[in-house]
Amino acid sequence: INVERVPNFLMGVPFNLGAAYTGTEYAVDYLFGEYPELKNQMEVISPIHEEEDLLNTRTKFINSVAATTQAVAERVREVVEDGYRPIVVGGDHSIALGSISGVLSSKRTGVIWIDAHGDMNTPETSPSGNTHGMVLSALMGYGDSRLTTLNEGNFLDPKDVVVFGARDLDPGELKFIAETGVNVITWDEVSNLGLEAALERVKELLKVENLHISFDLDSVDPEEAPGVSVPVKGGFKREEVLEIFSTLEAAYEVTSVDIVELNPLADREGKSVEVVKALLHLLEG
Ligand code: HAR
Ligand code: MN
Ligand code: MN
Ligand code: MN
Repeated sequence: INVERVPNFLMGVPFNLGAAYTGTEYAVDYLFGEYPELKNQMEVISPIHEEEDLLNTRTKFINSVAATTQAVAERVREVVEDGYRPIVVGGDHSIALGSISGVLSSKRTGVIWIDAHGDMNTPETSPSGNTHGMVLSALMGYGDSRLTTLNEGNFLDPKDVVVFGARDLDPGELKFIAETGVNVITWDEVSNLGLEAALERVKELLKVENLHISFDLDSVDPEEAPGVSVPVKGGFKREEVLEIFSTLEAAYEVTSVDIVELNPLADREGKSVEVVKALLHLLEG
């Protein structure tokens, strides 16, 4: 644990228009209900709802996604300039477009994208038209210009990205990975290597000082944490998630974090919110 680390700045973004599912817009209230002290410690960024072309099924709610992520990006930029470490809790994964763009405007950062999914579709390849599945490609400069202009040309270098734990990649995403050279360590590979060796591999691949952790709760086994919009069989155990975070905190300057896709409507027995609480606790160090 790095004792010199800058203080955390907690932000909540109760947004769901990057996904086709209801639920994540209640995540921040749900978290406050389960964890009342947090109310005084977390700033809530209100989603911005814009007029949409509802016949557009390729990039659903894209105007609202662009406006909301822009607001997140601006706030994250300010918070970083003020010397804090932004921890952004959501909300569907589209909000990471804001957090990562905000960070990239002041420094180079590597990204570990811990997710059952790849989130590297483009409007052309997306099977759903949901923008939370297009975020990582947009950060690298691919996709609709309303999403790619957000980071002011500070695109993520595919070499600075590792997707970790993916177990549901679409055909267009596999093609994207082959063409761009994004590093991917799938869930199967983690299982075969063992978690410790897989994390060693991350360190070999990501030769960066600063690291952004974008953590999608659907990376966790839905049997242990079902409170997400798009569950996929398999995934990390709760203890493994904590091990991943501690290892990354020790190996890198973790300068920003997302914890996304908490869906209270699916969170039977409050197991997913427990994972969020445990992570916030760990990040407090
Ligand atoms: N790959 C699918 C799509 O593009 C599903 C994406 C689901 N994404 C998330 N975030 N839940 O990772 O539509
Ligand atoms: Mn995701
Ligand atoms: Mn996911
Ligand atoms: Mn799929």
